[in-house]
Amino acid sequence: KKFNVAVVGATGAVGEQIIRLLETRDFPINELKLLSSPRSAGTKIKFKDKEVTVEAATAQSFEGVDIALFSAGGDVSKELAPLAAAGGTVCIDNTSAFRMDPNTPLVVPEVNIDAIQEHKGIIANPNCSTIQMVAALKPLYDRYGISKIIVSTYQAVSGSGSKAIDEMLRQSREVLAGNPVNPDILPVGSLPVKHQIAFNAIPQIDKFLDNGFTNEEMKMINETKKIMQDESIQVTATCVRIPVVYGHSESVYVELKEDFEMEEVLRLIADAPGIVLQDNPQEQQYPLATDAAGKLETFVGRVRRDLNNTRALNMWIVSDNLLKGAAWNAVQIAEHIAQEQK
Ligand code: 11C
Repeated sequence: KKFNVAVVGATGAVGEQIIRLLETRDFPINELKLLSSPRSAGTKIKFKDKEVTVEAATAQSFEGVDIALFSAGGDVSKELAPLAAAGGTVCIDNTSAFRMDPNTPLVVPEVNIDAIQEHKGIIANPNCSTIQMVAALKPLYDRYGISKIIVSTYQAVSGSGSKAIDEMLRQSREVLAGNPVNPDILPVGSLPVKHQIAFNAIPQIDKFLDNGFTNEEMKMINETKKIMQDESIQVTATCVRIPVVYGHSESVYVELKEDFEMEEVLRLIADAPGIVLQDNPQEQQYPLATDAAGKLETFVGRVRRDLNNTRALNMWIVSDNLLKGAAWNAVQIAEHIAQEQK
């Protein structure tokens, strides 16, 4: 069977990657609809040997659409995904709009693909920094159980969209030329205070909540428990934006519930689906954002037993935030849906 597929947010950083993946994966498409805000409507995008004209997304856009992949911001998803779902479209939503809704499965295929069975028209794609962490920790969770995770992230500017990439590159040139940087976008476009990202590290991704954590940190905490289906895991996170274009890196401390042998831990990680173990300190081999950029896998290295807690590990987890962290995870879910309806 071939499917009518819509990409909502087709001109955005994630939308572009979704379109490229549908093409390279040779997704079984009958008709491809590319949708956007009215501002970007009319843009022409090449798909295989055709040019597709982007249309403004409306409630009527989803008639006859089997699968829609949304990445046009939470407000667009909140407005249009329920309408599309009511009309029979399976919506895979990249925004945070429905992630914590108890009726919406939150899916990382390598971790909880069975959850898609429970969908009621919308399947949520988790936050990028959550996806790569749970994908890497899943084999350890299954074998030993996990009691606690402490994660610090080093996140690429592309997580904040194409404008943040431009801003980081522009500021870098200004600094090198000895000019003022005039921050304009980061850390949060809609807040009045801006900070320099070039040659800097900003310990704020998204807005702060009253508890002192940011939204990004709370996403990592809440989404991890939902995806792992385990509210008992203690998770704490500090999310930091750094001047890298593609690829989020994470320093993760994880306490396991059982004793472990390092050899087995390394084997479990190396054998896990979608995970590449890159861990050879003697050869100075470990995951790097520059190597992970453009790849579909999640890379794990610097795996070592903690010196104080013998049941705990430290590790370094890196993945392309626009691919496994967004577009690829969504397309993987779409491939599962397609497989089921074949
Ligand atoms: C970032 N993680 O790196 C964010 C971007 O909830 O899908 C993704 C926001 C989300 O800024």
